[in-house]
Amino acid sequence: MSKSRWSPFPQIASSEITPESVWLNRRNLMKAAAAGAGLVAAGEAMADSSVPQALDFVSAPDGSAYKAKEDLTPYEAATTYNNFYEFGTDKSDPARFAAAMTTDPWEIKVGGLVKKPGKLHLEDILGGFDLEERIYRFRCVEAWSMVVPWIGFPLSELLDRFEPDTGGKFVEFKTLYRRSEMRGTRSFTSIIDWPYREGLRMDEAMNPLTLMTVGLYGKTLPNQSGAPLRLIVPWKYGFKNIKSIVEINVTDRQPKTSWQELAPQEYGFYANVNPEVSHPRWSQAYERRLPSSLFNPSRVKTQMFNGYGELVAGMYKGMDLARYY
Ligand SMILES: Nc1nc2c(c(=O)[nH]1)N[C@H]1C(S)=C(S)[C@@H](COP(=O)(O)O)O[C@H]1N2
Ligand SMILES: [Mo]
Repeated sequence: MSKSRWSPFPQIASSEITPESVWLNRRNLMKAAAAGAGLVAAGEAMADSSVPQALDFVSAPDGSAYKAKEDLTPYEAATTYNNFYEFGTDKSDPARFAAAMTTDPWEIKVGGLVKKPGKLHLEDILGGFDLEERIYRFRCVEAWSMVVPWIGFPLSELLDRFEPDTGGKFVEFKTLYRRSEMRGTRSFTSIIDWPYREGLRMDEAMNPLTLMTVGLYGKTLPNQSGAPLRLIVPWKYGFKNIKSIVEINVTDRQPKTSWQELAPQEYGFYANVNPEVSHPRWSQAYERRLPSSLFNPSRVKTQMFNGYGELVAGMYKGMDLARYY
């Protein structure tokens, strides 16, 4: 695979993406850090790249499946109750510890069965695609859920630029694995064989619902939500929605995924939301809509394919969904 900085996108300056003042300020911090202006400056520069920045985007059309008509989960709840095991297994760990992750610069390697393997830089991504806001339901396999205004672009647009071969049947994703910045990966109780990995079948990857996501609530993703780039596949359980992606490969075999490897009898490759197929240890018929509490559990019925059946059920025609869970 090519090691050059070849990129399929016209170079667009970061200054066109973030407000000039913010960008200049960040650059200056970085420069100060690079010049060895002291440990404080370096620390500030890092912290600064984890502060969400405003994004330019268009809203998904009203009345479309891309715009759920439900109450949004408050930003606070969506960004303090998280799963990101690289930073610990407690729901509050990502918000507490993910700021340690450096997300600028960021590089994503795209390869495998494609005609034009290469790399993307964060600037290419923020400047090279039209961003759209999509309001999606999100359902974790642990039976909690939320409704979030994500900002991103269809994964198909990214894949198309690298020209997948006709023999490419699946897409594999990998998360950054950087022990020095990810305290959860250094923990003795860590159970995952890092890096965190996920995968989709090619038709699922190309489905227009499948979103490469760079933001939420009008701004870039905070680190705990998977900055700078994560996958959102709204008809599948939360663990398919891999965070902080650094590698994407087109493959001819079904890729091994982290949760499937860990507990294959509990977590399958497909992981389609399905109220009729229970997890071995709990029912999937209902979910707790965040924010929920003991006194206000906000219990709602779980929908088949998380309510996106009209757009996705056709892909699974004839498949036994109890077997391919
Ligand atoms: N790299 C990585 N991605 C991940 C996870 C993780 O631990 N590591 N957890 C997954 C799980 S189980 C869920 S429910 C969602 C949670 O996304 P959220 O924190 O934005 O709600 O991220 C998914 N993506
Ligand atoms: Mo999850």
